[in-house]
Amino acid sequence: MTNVTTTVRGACPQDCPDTCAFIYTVEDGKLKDVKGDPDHPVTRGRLCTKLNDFAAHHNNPDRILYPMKRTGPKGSGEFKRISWDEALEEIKSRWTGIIDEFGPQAIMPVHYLGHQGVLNGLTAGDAFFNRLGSTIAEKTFCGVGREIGTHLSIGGSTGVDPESLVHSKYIILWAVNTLSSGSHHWPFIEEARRNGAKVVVIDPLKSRTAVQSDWHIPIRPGTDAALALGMMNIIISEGLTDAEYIAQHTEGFEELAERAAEYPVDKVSSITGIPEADILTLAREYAGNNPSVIRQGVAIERHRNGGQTARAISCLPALIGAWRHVGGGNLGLTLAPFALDWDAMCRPDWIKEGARVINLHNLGSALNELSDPPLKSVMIYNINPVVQSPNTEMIKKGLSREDLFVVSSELFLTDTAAYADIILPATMQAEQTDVMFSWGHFYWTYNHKAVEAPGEAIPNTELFRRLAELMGFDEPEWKRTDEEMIRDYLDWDSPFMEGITLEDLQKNGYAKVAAGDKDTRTPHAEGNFDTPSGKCEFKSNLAADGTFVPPPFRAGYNGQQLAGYIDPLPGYTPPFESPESAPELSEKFPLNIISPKSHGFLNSQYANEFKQLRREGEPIVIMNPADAKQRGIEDGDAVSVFNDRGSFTGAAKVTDDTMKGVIASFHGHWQKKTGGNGSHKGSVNAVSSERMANLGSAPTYSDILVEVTKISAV
Ligand SMILES: Nc1nc2c(c(=O)[nH]1)N[C@H]1C(S)=C(S)[C@@H](COP(=O)(O)OP(=O)(O)OC[C@H]3O[C@@H](n4cnc5c(=O)[nH]c(N)nc54)[C@H](O)[C@@H]3O)O[C@H]1N2
Ligand SMILES: Nc1nc2c(c(=O)[nH]1)N[C@H]1C(S)=C(S)[C@@H](COP(=O)(O)OP(=O)(O)OC[C@H]3O[C@@H](n4cnc5c(=O)[nH]c(N)nc54)[C@H](O)[C@@H]3O)O[C@H]1N2
Ligand code: SF4
Ligand SMILES: [Mo]
Repeated sequence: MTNVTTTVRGACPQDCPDTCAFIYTVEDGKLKDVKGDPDHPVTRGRLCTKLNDFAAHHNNPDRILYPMKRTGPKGSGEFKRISWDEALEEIKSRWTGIIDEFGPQAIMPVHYLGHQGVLNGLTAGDAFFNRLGSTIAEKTFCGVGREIGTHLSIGGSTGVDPESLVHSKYIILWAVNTLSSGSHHWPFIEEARRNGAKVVVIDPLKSRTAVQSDWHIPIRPGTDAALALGMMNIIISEGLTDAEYIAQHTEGFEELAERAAEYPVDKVSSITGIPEADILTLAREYAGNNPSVIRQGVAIERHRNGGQTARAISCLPALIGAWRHVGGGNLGLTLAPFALDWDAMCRPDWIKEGARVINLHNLGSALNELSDPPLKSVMIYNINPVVQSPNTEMIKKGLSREDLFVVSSELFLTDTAAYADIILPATMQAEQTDVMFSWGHFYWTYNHKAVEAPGEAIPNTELFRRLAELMGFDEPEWKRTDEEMIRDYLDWDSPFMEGITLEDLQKNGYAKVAAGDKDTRTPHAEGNFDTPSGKCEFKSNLAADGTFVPPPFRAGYNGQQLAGYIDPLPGYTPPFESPESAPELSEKFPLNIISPKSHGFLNSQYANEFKQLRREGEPIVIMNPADAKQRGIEDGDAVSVFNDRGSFTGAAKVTDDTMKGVIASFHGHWQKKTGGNGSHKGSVNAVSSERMANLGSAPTYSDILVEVTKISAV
């Protein structure tokens, strides 16, 4: 028999800024290999540690390939195979019964970006649940707080093209661990460095990126806005501003200067823990080395003052006229030029008047406490809340309710899927069609289906076609093919789509949005901000007159949490869980935990793969020698981390990679795989809080107080 080998173009499906272009190698209908496409201008053929064995992930024997029904107690992971017809029949009878008795709002989708495709991720299922009339799930896990913050002052900015970073002279990586979480920016940063640029990392943890930088500035978590305001104060009082840029392209400078004057360097030093001399040097170097650029990580938003912090930082470039220069300005999410027709995707017109909205950060409380109607069914897909969402003990308790009907669509039997009544098998990226945007560069990427789905797995698009038919929805949209959906979802008339056709995208695999040339592009050299005044609004008009309506960064986000007062100026408020805001709590739980991304996993994905698990190792708790000594903890000791919400265990890593009072533990480990055999208890989100930040309902994973004790054995 001759082997037939073909290559097919694809795209990484993960919630990662880089959206790598793939080349699938298919041999006799089976996925043999997945490599990066060497021609892609940003991702250049290199895949990260997580995705290096993506073909093996497809062929992992643990995959869920058939519908299953629970046979053991909830959470036990005992299931038996059933047919699709049986599964759908059960869903129909349970949902119809719930709707008859409690109304459709007793049902809620629970989903996020386990898959990031325009079709299978992002908004998949939103239209279905709006049509059903369910409770709306607000999804603000990631980036919404930061984007809404920056939006107030610089609008939905397209920001700096990461390919333009080669022209930058001063690069601040602020709350971002580029080498782990979006490593394809690094070659551009290195090229800038070869041209003389300095790379500064502002991070409580000496991350991989901090180690490779020219200057790591450790900072107390959640105090970054005080640093930004302090930098502004130095820049203004020392006359380091670009007065002409300020006069022509900004509003509210006088008010900003007054606000910044409240942050003299000694005060900023005591808030942030950064020595005064370093704050002065940072401000002076940043202002004096244009083109200066700030790359803000998602981690900037994970505390009470999250949105306001991102906003304060996004005001810095206008002060020094950084936007005049190629490679100067702010680089946040690069989402603005990806023209999507959100209404076609989510069908907000189907939302029934008075529909209930629950933010998924409150999942634990919602499952346990909602009434009128209580939640009687959740459908969980593209998300693994038992590992990834805050307040895990409450989530587990809620999912264990005997009267709660839980449907899960999954690739694997995750810690969450173990609580399902019915599990439906989902396809992986090589087995489905999709088109991907990026939040780290300016290229659309197309993913062709390369191989047939194994077993009875189906894409999320097909899942909602089947569910729509099941529930008797007869609108024409439920009959569309995937390609027809792509044609409907992308806004082909947008100026950003100039020169792009679906046919070209399918053929080449990727296409750059029409947002200017990387070597000449200065999006805000002449102002041109997407704000009411068209200027950088240090004082936000929308906040000041109370008319701010947030843009639809994520479907289901209806901005309810924004009701109330928004400070028209960027400002600093101490974290919820800090000595300033909660003195009693901080006596009981004196350590501030942060829980960033691991290097080896993509959130909780790949944490079930032997190679990635071996590389990443067991859950660790990084702590400063002074904190360890005070507690009699030595490097390698098993420790318990706890607060009033819950606890988890890990191995202590005693190092000065964090300052005294700050500990760090990477998230993503599965309970049943931790330490390789489930010997560790719980996960870091057992201690996280449901509380949300001041703008955009951002999570508060860096705004958590805990205590740590040594345990004799795990
Ligand atoms: N390897 C890997 N890559 C990923 C992911 C993954 O799970 N693993 N997840 C993807 C996703 S969903 C996202 S959102 C992105 C996130 O990408 P990043 O924004 O880079 O996310 P983190 O690694 O959580 O945080 C970055 C750094 O911010 C620091 N930090 C935490 N709190 C604060 C603070 O208050 N102030 C400052 N200055 N720094 C702080 C952390 O110590 C960390 O080193 O990564 C994506 N890429
Ligand atoms: N402590 C702490 N917690 C955090 C964070 C933090 O910094 N600290 N970061 C937060 C952030 S930024 C994010 S983005 C969230 C991410 O949290 P999640 O969205 O829960 O992330 P994943 O672990 O990627 O889980 C997604 C699930 O989707 C499944 N999946 C993947 N593809 C498909 C598909 O095509 N179909 C179906 N049906 N399922 C699929 C995967 O198997 C996986 O189980 O976590 C948040 N949680
Ligand atoms: S996870 Fe990110 S860096 Fe890794 S292959 Fe996917 S897009 Fe590329
Ligand atoms: Mo994220």
